[in-house]
Amino acid sequence: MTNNEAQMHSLDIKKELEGKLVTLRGWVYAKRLHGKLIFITLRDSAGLIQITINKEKVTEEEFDQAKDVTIESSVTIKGHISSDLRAPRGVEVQCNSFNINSMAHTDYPIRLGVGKEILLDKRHLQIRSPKVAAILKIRGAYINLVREWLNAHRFKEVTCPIFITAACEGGATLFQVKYFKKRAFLSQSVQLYQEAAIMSLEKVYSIEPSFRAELSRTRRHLTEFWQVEAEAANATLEDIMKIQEQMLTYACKGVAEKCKEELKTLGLIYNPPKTPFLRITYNEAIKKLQNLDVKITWGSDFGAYEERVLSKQFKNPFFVIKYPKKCKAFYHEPDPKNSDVTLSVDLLAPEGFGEISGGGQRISDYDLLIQNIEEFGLNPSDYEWYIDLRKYGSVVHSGFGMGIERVIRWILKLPHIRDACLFPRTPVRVYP
Ligand code: NSS
Repeated sequence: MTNNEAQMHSLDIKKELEGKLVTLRGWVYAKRLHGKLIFITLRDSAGLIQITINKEKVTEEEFDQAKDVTIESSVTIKGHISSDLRAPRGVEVQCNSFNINSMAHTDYPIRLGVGKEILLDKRHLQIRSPKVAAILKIRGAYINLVREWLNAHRFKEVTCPIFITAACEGGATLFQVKYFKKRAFLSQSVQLYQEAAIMSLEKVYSIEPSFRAELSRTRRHLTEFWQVEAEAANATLEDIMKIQEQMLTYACKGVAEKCKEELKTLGLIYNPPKTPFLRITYNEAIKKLQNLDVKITWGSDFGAYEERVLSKQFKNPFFVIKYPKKCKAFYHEPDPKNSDVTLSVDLLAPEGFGEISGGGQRISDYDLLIQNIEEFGLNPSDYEWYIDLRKYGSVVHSGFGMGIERVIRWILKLPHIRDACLFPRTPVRVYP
């Protein structure tokens, strides 16, 4: 390949480069025959570009190949960039060499009008669609931005085990696996391991999968999802809220700035959230819901319905703090001003989306932790190493876990959480 025929991607093809000889590799997205002209829409990782094949400018064999080429065949084409107002992007490539790398079978199953279930069964092919590709690119960009923010704020990245022996978020949603002659579970959250890590590294984060055997078939539950989890020593409930609002706002602004093309593909005008996020207490949230005629009494946790109603009242993400003890897991520090509630926090996305993160201040006292573990019907011997952390130099500490798919679903206003993953896992789907 010479310098003036460098391989480019569809989005690099611009009017200013008129006349430049380029090589493109991609897949046939669409084809139209027009006498001596064949128009191919070529798809690559960057997007779509029109290729015009003129019978006079390629060999007869190449023209015939282009005529027969099937949708989704992989091809290599060479040609000159040409501005043309009739082309969808005002620019195209006039082909002078056409080569099929692999001819696709003619029964490509993704067509206009096929049902949702078929699309999910054929997810390995559906992800080629420019819209799905745009979502996946934004998800990747979001993860990079979160990492960028956490690294810049002295959080150290750690990776924690996925095979575990004791529940972080309650036994009911544990996936059990056979671990040679023992029994183990899949991680629901890396939190407990991060609590050990902060006694060494002070501020840590992990971007890892979590597993929940939740039979809930909702638009916001997966059985395998990813969390950004962070934990900090010497941090209070208020500190962990500030970290979350800054991190999330930074990442959302970054998406708005860096993913313009992808947002355009999805037809979205995106306005990132603004800091500070409002903080309301659980008690205030209950009153608000009761005023909206929702039948809920103090002490009950919010389900999808309550969160939808509540978050519809807001235009910006907001924190709900100080949930009652029985709504939350065993590790939450009681509020020193009112031991009925905990120093816990959920972050809710507005406009009906609901919870995107959960966290709070952890119990740092040895006796209180053991007492709580017992009160929650758990066995302290299962948590021996975790209790040790309170034995040797315990500190006030807090952390959170933010669900990546929940955030992406909210940013992109996706109808279902499974649209925010490459290959979603739900109670009814582990294939493909
Ligand atoms: O259960 S959480 O509320 N909290 C934890 O796992 C803490 N141990 C995290 C921490 O403090 N390090 O889950 C955290 C978030 C929650 O707000 C959602 O955004 C997401 O994880 N999450 C889920 N996303 C998709 N599907 C399911 N089933 C799901 N469960 C939680």
